[in-house]
Amino acid sequence: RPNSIRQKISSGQPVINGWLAIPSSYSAEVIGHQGFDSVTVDLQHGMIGIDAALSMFQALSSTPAIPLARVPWNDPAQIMRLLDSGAYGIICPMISTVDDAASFVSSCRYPPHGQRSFGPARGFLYGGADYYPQADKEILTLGMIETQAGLDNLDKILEIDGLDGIYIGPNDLALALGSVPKSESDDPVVMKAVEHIRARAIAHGKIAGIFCSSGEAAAMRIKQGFQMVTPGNEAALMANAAKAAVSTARGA
Ligand code: 3PY
Ligand code: MG
Repeated sequence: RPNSIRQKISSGQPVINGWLAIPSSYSAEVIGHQGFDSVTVDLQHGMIGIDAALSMFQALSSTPAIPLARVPWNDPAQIMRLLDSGAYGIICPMISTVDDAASFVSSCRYPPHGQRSFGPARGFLYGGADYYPQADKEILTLGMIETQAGLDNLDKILEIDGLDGIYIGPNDLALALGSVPKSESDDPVVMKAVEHIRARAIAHGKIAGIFCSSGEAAAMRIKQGFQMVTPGNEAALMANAAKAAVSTARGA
């Protein structure tokens, strides 16, 4: 099955990515039906383990959204398990060095391109009977740039073959730059770093993505030239909608 995220990006259309923090196949199914191009199951800061992730990928399979996972760390075992569970791309936190990026990409690719172990399980069910040998070119690898070292080594990281793009973690990036964690920081130092990362990714022909806190923020990032955005996670979207409904009901 072709990864439609690649086609969208190459035809110049922005990718709107959903984000799941609640360990529920029902939430995943509901979000997957809302028009997102892709939906990321977040095993780093989401309250989600591998067992819940499996049922969430199954739910996402019943929707048009491409299933992605953010892994808790750059750990080959975790990355390979999530790919076997049917993730069609991995977002990996805290990519700080060339070695981090090379190891991450290697975990996602079969030999001779990488060290991924063979046993695709749900890969076949989601990707199809030709999962192997298509997987290496369909599975998306996005490294998160959100540390000072990641910023310092950015150009060398972007040179890694097989790394499809970067995803900015604006909260960790702000912390790394001595600022307060915020998705849309107005600290000029953070704003400059965000723009620098975006511009270098594009210059290297790689995908420039970023986490955002709302639809408005995501639209602003697209205007800035980001190709892949996340308009908040489902827990925040639900909380905001619930709060607004309560307030409307009270006539406030
Ligand atoms: C960050 O902002 O640091 C993220 O990783 C987004 O989830
Ligand atoms: Mg982060």
